[in-house]
Amino acid sequence: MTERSLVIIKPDGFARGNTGEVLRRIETKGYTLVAMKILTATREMLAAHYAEHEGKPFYEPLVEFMSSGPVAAVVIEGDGCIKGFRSLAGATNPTEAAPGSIRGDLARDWGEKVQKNVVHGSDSPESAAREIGIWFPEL
Ligand code: IDP
Ligand code: MG
Repeated sequence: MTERSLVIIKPDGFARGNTGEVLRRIETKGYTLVAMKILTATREMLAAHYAEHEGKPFYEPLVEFMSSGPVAAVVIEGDGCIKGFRSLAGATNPTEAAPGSIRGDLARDWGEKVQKNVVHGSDSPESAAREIGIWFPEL
């Protein structure tokens, strides 16, 4: 089985109607959409998803933001898609994200405690497997 990654169009991107644009970039790159759903994440899901960040100053604002409205969760597939999507997404800080990347083109700093940066993408095969288990237990 070829590599899979979990992509999330975060509440900021979903609310601004960026879901189609993000999916377009994924498909244009050549990755396959395997599964997709729209949902509002629970704090429990987000505590599991963001366990590595617990205790950091942006953790509570991050969980609050991520549970503030609907998101689109997507499983994508393709050789190298974990690194490849991280490259499409750009740097975490939207001010530093390169123009041409999703965050560089669609996100900006709003002076808040959490950076609202439109998308999440898994950062390793281990994270991808763990995250897909949280968001798509049926897969
Ligand atoms: P990533 O999404 O690029 O993998 P992570 O370090 O895993 O970045 O952080 C998860 C999310 O937490 C980021 O996408 C961003 O929304 C937020 N975040 C990360 N670092 C900071 C920070 O230093 N200040 C504010 N928000 C942050
Ligand atoms: Mg991360």
